[in-house]
Order: sequence, then C-alpha cells, then structure tokens
Amino acid sequence: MESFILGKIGFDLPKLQHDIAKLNTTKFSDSYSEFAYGEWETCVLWNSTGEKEEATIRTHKKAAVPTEIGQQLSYINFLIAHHFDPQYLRFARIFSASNNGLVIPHRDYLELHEPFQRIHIPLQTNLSCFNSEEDHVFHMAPGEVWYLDAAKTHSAACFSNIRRLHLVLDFDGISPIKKNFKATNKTEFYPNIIPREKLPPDFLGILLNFSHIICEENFRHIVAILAGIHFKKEANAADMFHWLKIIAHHTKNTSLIAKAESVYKNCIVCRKA
Ligand code: YCP
Ligand code: CO
Repeated sequence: MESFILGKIGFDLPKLQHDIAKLNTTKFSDSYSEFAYGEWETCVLWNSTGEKEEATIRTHKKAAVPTEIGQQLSYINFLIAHHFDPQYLRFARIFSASNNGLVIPHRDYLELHEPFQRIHIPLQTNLSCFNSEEDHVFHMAPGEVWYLDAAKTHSAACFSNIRRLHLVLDFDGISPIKKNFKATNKTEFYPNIIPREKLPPDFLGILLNFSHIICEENFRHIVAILAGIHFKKEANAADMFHWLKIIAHHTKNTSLIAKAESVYKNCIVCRKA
C-alpha cells in the first residue's frame, strides 16, 4: 500500500467539537456528486479565491485562503497552521460520509496539470468507516495524519449512521510535506488493515445474474452495489469496473455497455479539465 500514516495529532476535543457543530449546520457542496453513491459530500474551507463556489480542485500556485465557512473553523485552522506549512496549501476541504454513503473507486488528479500531495486527517469517525487502496481496506483513526496516494485507485465508505468527517488537505507537489511531518515523529505507525472474506464461489455466475435485471433506471444502484463489495470481500478496488463491464456486455445493450465504459474512464483513465 502506498498510503501511510505520517504521524498523529492529539485533538483538543471541546475545541474540535465546536468546529464540528458548525459543520453540522453548514450546507455542503454537490461538487463531485457523480462520484458519490448515497451520502458523501464535500465542503471547501480553503482555496485560491476564498469563494465557496470554487469547490472543485484545480492547479494553482498561490497560498490558499479561507472561504467564509473556513474562516469560522478556528480550531481546524489552528491545526493546519500549527502542523503544516500554509504557503504550500492549495485546498482544504471536509469530506463527509454517512448512512452507507460511499465515494466510488477512482484515481484523483486526472483532470489536473500536475498532482497535489494529499493529506487526510479523520476528525470524527468510527470503526464502521473504511478506506481502500487497490488490494487493501483500512480504517483511518481520529487524529492520524495520513499521506494518501490519491493517484492509486481508492475509495471510502461510511457504514454507520454517525457522520464521518475527514479534513483533506491538498499541498503543492513541491511541498516537502512527507519529509517534514515524518521528521517530527520518531515512531512508526501501523495502519488498521481490515481483514475481508473471500468472494463467494461462482462469483462470475452471480455477476451474470445482474445482466438480467440491469437497465438505465437501476444502473446507478448496481454500480453502488459493485463499488461497495470490496470493503467486505477480498477484491481490488478497481475490480468493480471489470465486473460492471462483464454485466453490461452480457446484456448486448449498446447504451449500457457505453455507460459502463464511461464510468470506468471517468474514474480511472482520464477526465477533461
Ligand atoms: C478530488 N475527485 O479530487 C475528488 C474527490 C472523487 C473525485 C472525489 O478530491
Ligand atoms: Co480521491
């Protein structure tokens, strides 16, 4: 696995709760809704303009500035300023997931001119929240500072009715973030890797059964089912696209085949800026 824990932060819980209470009354953005299946959404705290409308990431070279909601989250701002070098910060966002919501397996930065370096810090989470990278599923614990290799195929899900909130920071590619944060932590940190069951026997037969019921109207529901399987069963996060294509091709319906190809392309291969 390429993602790893850089270090750990001990939170001042009352101060953190104050910011979380503010987030709980804030309207999140519907940007990236094409990647969201169920309750998964983002809120932009820092970006290049300070405007909340700039909710999707793009390449820029300025130090990020807070949005209106970003300005009100004093403890989160303290965490950013205290633990990181803000001159390299390009975007700060909150990713929220709840009630079995997930973000479909994807690779980030495909639409950008150059990749960022991404940090995730779980602010509020529980053991029913999972992240994945290729062949691994793991739980990111509160206060862990993760370097997430977002260029690898990854996904996240919250199988809990309690909202999962991650602080997500995108730093310029030239930022020495990995080296600097590591240097302040002498110990090694071990991720909580989640064991999974084997796929059922005749999994291909099970997939082909879907081809008898898949249609335009339930396409997204079936994508959501396929996207969630790897959190419970041993599979690569990217396998769902292969499964979806098998199901679609078996229908011989050209529109469903094209839809399956397009989900795969948009998540894994390329996106237009
Ligand atoms: C991002 N990309 O670039 C988003 C997150 C999926 C697509 C969700 O941060
Ligand atoms: Co991502």
